[in-house]
Amino acid sequence: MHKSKHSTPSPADMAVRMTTAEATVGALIAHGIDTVYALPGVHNDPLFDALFKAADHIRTVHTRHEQGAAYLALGAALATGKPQVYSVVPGPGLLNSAAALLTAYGMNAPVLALIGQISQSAIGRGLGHLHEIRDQAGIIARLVDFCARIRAPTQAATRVAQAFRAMATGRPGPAALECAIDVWGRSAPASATPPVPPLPPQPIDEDAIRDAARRLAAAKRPLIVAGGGAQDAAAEVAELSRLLQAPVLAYRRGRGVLDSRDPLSVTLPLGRELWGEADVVLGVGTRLSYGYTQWGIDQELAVIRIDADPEEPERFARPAVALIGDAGPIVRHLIDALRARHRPSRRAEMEERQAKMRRRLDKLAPQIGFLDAIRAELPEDGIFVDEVTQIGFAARLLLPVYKPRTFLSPGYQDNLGWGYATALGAQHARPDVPVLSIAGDGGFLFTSNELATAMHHRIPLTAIVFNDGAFGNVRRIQEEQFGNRLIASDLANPDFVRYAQSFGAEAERARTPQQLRAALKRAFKRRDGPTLIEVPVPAMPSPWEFIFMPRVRGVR
Ligand SMILES: Cc1ncc(C[n+]2csc(CCOP(=O)(O)OP(=O)(O)O)c2C)c(N)n1
Ligand SMILES: [Mg+2]
Repeated sequence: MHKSKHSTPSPADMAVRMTTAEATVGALIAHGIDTVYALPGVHNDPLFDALFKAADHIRTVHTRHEQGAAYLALGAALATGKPQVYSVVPGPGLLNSAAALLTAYGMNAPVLALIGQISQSAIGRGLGHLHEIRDQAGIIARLVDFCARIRAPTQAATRVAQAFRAMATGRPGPAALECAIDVWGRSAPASATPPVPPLPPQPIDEDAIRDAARRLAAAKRPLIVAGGGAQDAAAEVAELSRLLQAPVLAYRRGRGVLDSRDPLSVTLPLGRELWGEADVVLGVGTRLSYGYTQWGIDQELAVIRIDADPEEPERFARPAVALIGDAGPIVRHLIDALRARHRPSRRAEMEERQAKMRRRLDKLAPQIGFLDAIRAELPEDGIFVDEVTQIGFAARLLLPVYKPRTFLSPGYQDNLGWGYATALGAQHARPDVPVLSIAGDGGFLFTSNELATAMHHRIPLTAIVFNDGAFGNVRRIQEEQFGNRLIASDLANPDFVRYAQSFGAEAERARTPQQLRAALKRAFKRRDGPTLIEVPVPAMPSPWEFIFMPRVRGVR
């Protein structure tokens, strides 16, 4: 564009001499990033120096293990719905963070990894450089949808913008940028390129909308299934549910899309019954994996899918209608296209069925007692972070959830040990609400070293460890299915209260739901540092009959 010599150049036109690291940090800030979760090392020293200089705009939260850095970023992304960034050294640093990156992929979470590299000219030569790993770019490429290497200061802003665009386009998910040890500190005149906006959303297929609306309007027993992709479409899903008097099934990632106090809001076991009766199922941002893989499908059931990923709807089977794009606007179009027709309220029926199912679930009594205590103290918008533990399994079925993004559950990876560090990231990103991490004694020690991070950065996370002295889930399977031949499932534990106190955290033991309630009340009031509550528990009744259930329709 021609400019007269008196016009003020826009920031984008101004090439200022800066390092690759400075240009990268500038670009992160331009994309709204206010925190980098990180663990430093020589490969990334200029990046940390750039973060030091930009400390007024961007905080650096350093952790005690790279998995912690990546899980904190994941927790922050899940709690806010916004992209988050972590940085680690190459080789072992990358691999230490890999389980979290894998989980971010499985949960479609926008997490950007900034990963160091050996010197540019040595990459691929096998010279045995510090932290060298064969084909790092190839390994990263298997973990994320977008990755690139920043090769010069002038490339930094563009690469960062491409990564942000990739994280926000289509199915969201993680991205990664590598940068070599000798490139971060290299300087050149570089422009502070403004952020590239995400690609415009794909237009909504109005023919498909009409087809879907017609099928939903004609449905006698419609069922909506909400997954993680529905978290930002809660208002629209609730309105559609009310219009159609359609129950909304959500199990883990979709919890909180429809408030649990609505009698149309159901979890797995009742959801399966409704799946068996349904004539139309609308899946919103969900793989529908329980329905397809366990409960069965037949000619009488028409499936409508809404998904951000164009490849997703046909993975199990071709649906009757596929709508590709953001759930919110698509459900809004559906509502507009539905010819409003009064449907008799299903409230009484659903309340009765909920009560009946609840009586069956009452056999999970010890879990329910503790969950009731948690729900009584955790505010409506407080965030519950699930783990692969007995209380977690029960929470997925039974904990009432009131708001979107307040129930964080690790998706199909279901990776033990994600909880404490992920919850810490959620609490760091949402200091305005209490976050509660729950874990078993097995899972907690995977990332409990990050108690040091919670202390250092004064993150007021509350965590409960349910201590049964075992990988309880594994032990119960060995008891029930392997003739009680117990192996590798008993645990020697620290005294968790003294362990947490040794970091400087507040800690106490609660033995009953009443004691837990009182302890939580104290913990949620404390806003200047972490709290740990240990709850000693016996072996608990199995939840699996409510999770893996026989088919209700169709034949294989
Ligand atoms: C990364 C990972 N490793 C192993 C497992 C297998 N696993 C599932 S539950 C479990 C035991 C959990 O023990 P604990 O955290 O104490 O919970 P509990 O069942 O005792 O309540 C294990 C080892 C897993 N899910 N993820
Ligand atoms: Mg245990």
